[in-house]
Amino acid sequence: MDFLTLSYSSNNHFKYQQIYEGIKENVLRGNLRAREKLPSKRQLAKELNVSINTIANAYDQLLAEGYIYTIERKGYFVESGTEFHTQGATLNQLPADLKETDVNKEDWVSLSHMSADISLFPFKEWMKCENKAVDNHKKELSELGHPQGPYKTRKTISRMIALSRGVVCEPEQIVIGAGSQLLIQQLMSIQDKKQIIAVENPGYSRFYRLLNKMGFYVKPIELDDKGIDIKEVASSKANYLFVTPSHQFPTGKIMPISRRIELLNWAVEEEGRYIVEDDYDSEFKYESDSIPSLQSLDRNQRVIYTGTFSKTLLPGTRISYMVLPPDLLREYRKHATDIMQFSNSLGLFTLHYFIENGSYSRHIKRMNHHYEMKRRLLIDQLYSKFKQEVYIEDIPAGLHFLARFKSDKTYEEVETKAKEEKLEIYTMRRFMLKEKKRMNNWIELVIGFANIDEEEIPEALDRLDRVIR
Ligand code: 76U
Repeated sequence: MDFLTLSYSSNNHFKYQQIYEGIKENVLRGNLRAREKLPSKRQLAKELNVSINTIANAYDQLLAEGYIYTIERKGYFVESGTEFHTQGATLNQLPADLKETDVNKEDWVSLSHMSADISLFPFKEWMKCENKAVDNHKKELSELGHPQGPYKTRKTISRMIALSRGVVCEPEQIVIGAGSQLLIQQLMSIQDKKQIIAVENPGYSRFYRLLNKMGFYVKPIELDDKGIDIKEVASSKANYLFVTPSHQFPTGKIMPISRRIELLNWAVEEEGRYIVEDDYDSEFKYESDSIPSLQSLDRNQRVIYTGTFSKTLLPGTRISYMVLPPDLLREYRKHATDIMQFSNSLGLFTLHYFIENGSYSRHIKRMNHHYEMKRRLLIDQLYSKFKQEVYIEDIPAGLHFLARFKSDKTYEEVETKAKEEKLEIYTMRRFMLKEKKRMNNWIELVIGFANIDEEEIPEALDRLDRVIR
């Protein structure tokens, strides 16, 4: 057998394995055809200069796994049906375009809106709570959790959002999951796909794309100075509306109470209308008190409230939740047997203790001071560097703001140059759900300040300067 060449080794076990592997590979590739006779043990032993025993071991293994069969006094033959049909020699090779390259982000600076500041995260407290979760919840951890998340954690969250956002709900109405997108996917998967969904433009492109892919007709609606244009919503024939009233994503505008009430009134005009209130960063308000959430103002149970711990803890914890009004909860429960809880229960019990013992609210309070300090610093430095060439939507909330810069470059050029400069930053292009004409000589960037150190700001702005010029 010419294809069998053994690499030299005194180890008999190794040789038997090489022979077994060699024959197996050639059967699978079709080089050894069905019913083809293999050399006798003696013959092959001689050819390869190994003991008959070594060949016997290899043949036995091939027999046991069904690659070959034996006929008494005639010898060994290749089994039929063991040949794979492959196109070219691509056996188990990942094509080059799918290979992941290890991106070294060490010398990058980030003005991304997607991160949180890890430097002040109270890991010690978190670990203490995790230990407590292990000590107290062995039984629950040994089982698949409730599809909506542990009752204990839902109860804690419901108390917390009642206090912080006035959200009126029972723990039964809360569904916890690994990300807002997955929760929205779960909720919308049980809805009739013929419905029309109105979303903010500019807005959250992940929800937009998800809903589109799910087969809904999604209508991006322009904003006016109070937020989503209510007249356009009314004429859109939509019965679902996705909004970010606390801090419009990404423009940062805070929706005044009058528009909130208009939206709620729109919702009750017809049966089956719902508003998804995406309250993704309302915990960060630096000057004013928050305006009450839509959910807290709603008297007709038409609001689905969603919240996340991505901004207040860390995006990597992947803990988010939604609050379903009773009618939708009933629908959801009908499908509950098909739904699995996709969060890590240990994380959810940990979170329960972390909120219960006050660590969570202490952390938020601290981060509010810290983020506001960084936000001010960044805005001041932007103004002093870019002067008349920058305009900033200075709204004291959240972890990002919108800024306009004088530049003749296209968004594509800015994005390419940002990569070259190793500056992580996102342009308005990411949030434009419909092609929009850009303002002459101005470009809009969404600037996040959570993940940049104070000392890094001048360097980031130097890079930004080169990016937009
Ligand atoms: C989330 C908006 C508008 C929800 C957000 C975010 O999955 O719970 C932004 C981007 O962490 P999750 O999502 C919460 N609604 O901006 C948080 N930001 C996104 C997730 F990090 C990414 O893709 O532009």
